[in-house]
Amino acid sequence: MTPTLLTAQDGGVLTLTFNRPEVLNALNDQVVKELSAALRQAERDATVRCLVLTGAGRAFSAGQDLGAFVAREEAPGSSSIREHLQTGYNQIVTRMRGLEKPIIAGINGVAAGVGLSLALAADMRIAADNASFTTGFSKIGLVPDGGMSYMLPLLIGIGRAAELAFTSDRIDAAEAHRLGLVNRVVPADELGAATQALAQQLAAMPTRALGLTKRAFNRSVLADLDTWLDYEAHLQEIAGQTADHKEGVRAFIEKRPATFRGE
Ligand code: T3D
Repeated sequence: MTPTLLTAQDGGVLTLTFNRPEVLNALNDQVVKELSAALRQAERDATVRCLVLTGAGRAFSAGQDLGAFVAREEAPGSSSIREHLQTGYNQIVTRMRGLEKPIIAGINGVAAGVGLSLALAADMRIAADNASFTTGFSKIGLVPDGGMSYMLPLLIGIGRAAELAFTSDRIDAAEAHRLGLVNRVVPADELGAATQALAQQLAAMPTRALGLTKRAFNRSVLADLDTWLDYEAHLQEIAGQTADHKEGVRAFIEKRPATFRGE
C-alpha cells in the first residue's frame, strides 16, 4: 500500500508530508492512522526535537476525503460522524497539542476543512505566498471540527472567525497573515527551505523548555480543548443529519453548486 504520509528526518527535524496529491491530500482513514502512528512515534523518539507537517503537490490538505465520507455514510453499520471524529481527528489534535515538541505547519497550498484544523493545531504556521485557506464546512452543511471552532476564534477573534466559518470564503496567504492565521508568508519556492530553517532552529533549542512552554500555553488558553472536541463532535452529529448536509456533499461530488433549504 502506498504510504499516504511520507516521513523524513533530518537531524532533529521530522517532516511529515500528506501524500495524496491527486485529491489535494484529502484525508482518509489511512492517512489518519499513519499520522497518528507517526505522532506517537515522535513522542517517544528523543532524537525528534521538532516536527514539520506539510503536503505533497499543490495542497496542504483539502480536509476529510468526501468520497470516503459518502462511502462510509452509505455502508450499513458504519460509525457515526461523532464516533469517526472521536476516534480519528480529535485524537490527532489532542496528540499534536500534547506532544511537547514544536510543530510547524508548512502550508504549501490550499488548506480546507479539517486540513485547516490540523494546521491550526500546530504551534506555528508558515504559508507559501500562493497558499489559500477555507474553513469549507458550511459549504457541506457542517460545523467546523477538529478543534477549529476553538482555535479559530482564539487566533483571529470571534467576529472574523464567524465570517470565515459562515461564508467558507477562500482567502489568500496575505489575508491569512493579516488576520493572524499564519505566522509568516514566504515565496512559494522558498517555503521548504524557510520551514526547515525555522524547524532546525527550534530543534537546536532546549526541547524540554519549549515543551513545558507549550504545556503552559495549552493550560492557559486551551485548557478545555478535550471537552470542546467532544462537544464539536456532538454538534457535528446533529449537523450531519440535516438535509442541507446531504445536499452539500452531493453537490460537491456532482461538481455543481448546492441548493440549501435551511433544513
Ligand atoms: O466524518 C468525519 O469525521 C467528518 C469530518 C469532516 C471534516 C471535514 O474536513 S469536512 C470538509 C471537507 N472538505 C471540503 O469540503 C473541501 C472540499 N474541497 C474543496 O472545496 C475544493 O476542492 C478546494 C477549495 C479545497 C480546492 O479547490 P480547487 O478548485 O483548487 O480544486 P478542485 O478542482 O476542487 O479539486 C481538485 C481535485 O481534488 C478534484 O478531483 P478531480 O476532479 O481532479 O478528480 C476534487 O474532487 C478533489 N478533492 C478536493 N477536495 C476533496 C477532493 N476529493 C475528496 N475529498 C475532498 N475533500
